[in-house]
Amino acid sequence: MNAPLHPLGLGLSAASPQFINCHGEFLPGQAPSATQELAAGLAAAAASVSPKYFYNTLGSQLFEAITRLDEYYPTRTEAGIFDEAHSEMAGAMTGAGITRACLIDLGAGNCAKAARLIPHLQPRQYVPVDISVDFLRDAAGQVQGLFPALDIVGVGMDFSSGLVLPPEVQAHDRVFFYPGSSLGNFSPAQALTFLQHMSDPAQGKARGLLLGIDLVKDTSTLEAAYDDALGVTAAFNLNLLRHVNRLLGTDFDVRQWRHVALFNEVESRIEMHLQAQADLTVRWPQGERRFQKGERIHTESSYKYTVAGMSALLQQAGFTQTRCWTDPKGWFAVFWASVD
Ligand code: AVJ
Repeated sequence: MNAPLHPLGLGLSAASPQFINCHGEFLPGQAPSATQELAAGLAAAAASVSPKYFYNTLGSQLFEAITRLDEYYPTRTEAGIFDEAHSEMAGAMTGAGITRACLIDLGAGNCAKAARLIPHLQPRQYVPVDISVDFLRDAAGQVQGLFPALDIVGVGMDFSSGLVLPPEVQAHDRVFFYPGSSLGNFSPAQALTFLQHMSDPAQGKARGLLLGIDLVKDTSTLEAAYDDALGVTAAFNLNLLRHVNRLLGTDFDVRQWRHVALFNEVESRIEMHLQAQADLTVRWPQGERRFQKGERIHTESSYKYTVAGMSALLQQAGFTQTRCWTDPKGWFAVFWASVD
């Protein structure tokens, strides 16, 4: 039980929200297991590990610290856009006839963004979804404390290869909330598939999507955001090796690796890598991989869009109406996309 004791020691605690842990429920032909996926990525000629493996509990905490860094502009820029426009956003939803919304928060993390939005949107149900189960369970409990009457269904799951929500999630007036530019972790082709799934009434049952996405800007601003002076992003990237050691049983020595972040202009994406600082061999129960000094493991791509590019992608995915809000510098955009 994570329910905190009442400060007066009375043992009072807020009602815990419903919580559904969908981890380990792999349908046949669906996602490969974490160990298979990790081993395949490490064995590939160009080694890679999916960025979803950043998020063990420490990884979620390090990401939370990243969002407070001077260099990491996306979180506070996006928050500014919401502060300016949340009543217009709520108006767009009621204008589309959405009155009893089920707010599905993808990659909810600490749920802080939704907590600020809920008073304006007044959803009937709030569904935070995240791969980092224990971190999410705590966060959902805190949201329940703020909104004791709200129906909350927390869902611990990896939605990277499909979004099949449990039956406890209300099937009508679904609004997906995908802030923070997390969509940028998908390639544009994967992002299109994911967006199509959400706009498909037979599958995602979404009436609309509130999406936050980071925009293309000068390379030095972008690279500083992913290689901060305090080294928090480096720690976040390196912590992935500890998580993989636990999941796959590898023997990565974190000290032999270095954080690298660069903006790939051709692909319009920030890339994060871990670079071997010496010739070395990584071993795990079913395999091993040699790395030469300087060789890299690709751990994250974070695609940066233009407003026109994202508008086109949303239309292509089947959303018929889009609205967009940006900050004065044009660094970040929030889209409302609906399917009416
Ligand atoms: C959570 C995927 C949006 O790409 O900016 C932050 C993750 N990685 N610093 C991003 C991240 C390094 C973040 N997303």
